[in-house]
Amino acid sequence: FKFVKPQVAFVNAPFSHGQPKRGTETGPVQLIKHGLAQQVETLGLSVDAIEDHSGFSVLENDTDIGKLKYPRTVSAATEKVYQEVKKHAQAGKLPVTLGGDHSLAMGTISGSLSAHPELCVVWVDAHADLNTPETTETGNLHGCPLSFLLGIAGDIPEFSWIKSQLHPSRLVYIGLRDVDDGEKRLLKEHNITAYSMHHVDKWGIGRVVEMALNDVNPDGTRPVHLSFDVDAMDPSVAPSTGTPVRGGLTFREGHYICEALHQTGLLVAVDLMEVNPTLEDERAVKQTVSVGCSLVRSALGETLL
Ligand code: EXY
Ligand code: MN
Ligand code: MN
Ligand code: MN
Repeated sequence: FKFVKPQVAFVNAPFSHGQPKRGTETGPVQLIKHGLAQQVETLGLSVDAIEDHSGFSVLENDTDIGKLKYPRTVSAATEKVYQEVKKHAQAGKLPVTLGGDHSLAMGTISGSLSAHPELCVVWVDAHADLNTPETTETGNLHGCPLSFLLGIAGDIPEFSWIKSQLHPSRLVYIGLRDVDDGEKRLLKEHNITAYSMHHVDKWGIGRVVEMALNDVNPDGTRPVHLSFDVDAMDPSVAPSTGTPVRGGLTFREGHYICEALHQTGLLVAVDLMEVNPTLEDERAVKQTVSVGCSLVRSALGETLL
């Protein structure tokens, strides 16, 4: 499996109800306004027409299910993204999903799995996003997408559209530094490989990416889905995001991950999530949007030389 010069299809996902702070729904339009589509064309890639996606509205009477907040609204939005990503991936395109909060990865990764069952996932984040409906302390679904994708969330009929399951051995994290106790237990229980900021400090980003890829894709044959939460970056680099955690990836470390994944020739989908252009001042917003765009460009082949 090798992707040479894929056609890129942006999936705009203006959605924020997987968490309590409004504003991430304006992420996609700000990234596009910053020129992301043209920048990607400059890399020599063709870009699919960007459609205006509806289907992200808040449903009425969406009462909590257990602790989960806006469950039906999140389910509808993520299923919509699933259909979009699936359509593009099955057509041989490379979907780049612009969030929106990270609950949307339920949709993006399900979509990728439907076209690429052998898929592995590199999840770059300050957080593990692994809570189950039982372990979540906040009820915010952006802290839970991976439990649904791994099939450990239990049976919630509202999310029964999630069919494919990701095997825990096909998931690796980079950048973690704010993991709940329940999530730490789940990581151990399911033997999931995770490189925290401690490991980045210890081994450097080069070795961490090498080890991460070797863990989930030892033969280099599996397609790779990159799910990048902008809060993986240090807040000094990407301040405008809802759950910033200090001690994150430097500008170069974040870009290195994207460049190295591009170099594998195996990337089949990219998510850029949790950009919130309504948080912090104008300068911070511009900085965050600009970093978001350059991370995507690096994943799509922009080089320094
Ligand atoms: N672990 C916390 C929770 O479950 O609410 C915080 C999750 C933040 C998730 C951000 C998007 O990556
Ligand atoms: Mn589309
Ligand atoms: Mn996340
Ligand atoms: Mn996060």
